[in-house]
Amino acid sequence: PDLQSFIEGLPKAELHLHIEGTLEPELLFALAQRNQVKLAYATIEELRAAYDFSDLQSFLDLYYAGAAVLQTEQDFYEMTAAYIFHCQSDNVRHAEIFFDPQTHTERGIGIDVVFAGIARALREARDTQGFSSAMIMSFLRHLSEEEAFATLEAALPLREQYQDLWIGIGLDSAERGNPPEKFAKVFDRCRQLGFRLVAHAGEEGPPAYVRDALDVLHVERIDHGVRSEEDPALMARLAKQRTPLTVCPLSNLKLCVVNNMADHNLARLLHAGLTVTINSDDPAYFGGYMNANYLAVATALRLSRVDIIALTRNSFEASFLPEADKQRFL
Ligand code: ES4
Ligand code: ZN
Repeated sequence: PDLQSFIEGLPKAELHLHIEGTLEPELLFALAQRNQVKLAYATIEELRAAYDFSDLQSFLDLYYAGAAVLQTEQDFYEMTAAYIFHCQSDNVRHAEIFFDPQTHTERGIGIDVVFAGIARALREARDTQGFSSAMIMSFLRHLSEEEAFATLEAALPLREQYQDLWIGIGLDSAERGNPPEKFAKVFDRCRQLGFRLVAHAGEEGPPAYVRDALDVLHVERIDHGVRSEEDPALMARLAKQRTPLTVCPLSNLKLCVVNNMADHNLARLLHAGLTVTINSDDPAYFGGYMNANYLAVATALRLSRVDIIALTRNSFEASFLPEADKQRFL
């Protein structure tokens, strides 16, 4: 088969996906109208044209502004259902989904509304199509640790009700100047509570943030992690421990972490023995879902089919699925 059909045919897991980053301009405009939210852009085309980013922060500004159209449980449900539809087209069988309650509670939306809408779509897809998923609640690192604790306390009463989905805790948003250490105490608490832990590190931040995410936060996976390559000792450690990196090629290109896809270090990371996975991050903003990310990187880096298979196998190995379920997919 041609490369695209080959990629389409492989079952995949997505491990780095912000559900708020799947809000396409069409749905964003529809929700703005339904909820009477004023937008800074007159048309869908104007909004899409604004998706021209220079760095992480320039993206985050638009991403948080866009999320303001999400108000009701039904809004969160429709956004999540639309993402699941893309998973089906891309042969994504399992997804571990980040959500940022602070983006919504700051605007007066109840945290229960956020959980309920996302979970309803995921449960429906599980029950009607066997789609497997999990939820990872993420703290915004530009806010304080105290605010992260308050979010955790607000969410814990929901834990039993969402125990089939809510398995983990993540850390995202502006990386520079917000090191892992800032969240040491709240991650300790989450670990005591038995959550699986991940954190964004080494996207725009230095390799030291990757090391500290491992040593101080005790995370099991690193989201992005591409700057780990600048530190050979860290590279050796990541390979030895088989610490997964959830790499997002189109995201890295759109946010100018790399200037050309041909310059992306994904193949070097993979060939250095790291457990690299491919993910879509914020597909509505970065120009493609899972298969588009696989195809872009496979083409630009001339990945072999053996490499591509390894990347899809890594996605299940690096997932938080129980071992028996991983085997079922592999
Ligand atoms: C994000 Cl690409 C990226 N990095 C950090 N935080 C994020 N939140 C949503 N997308
Ligand atoms: Zn991300």
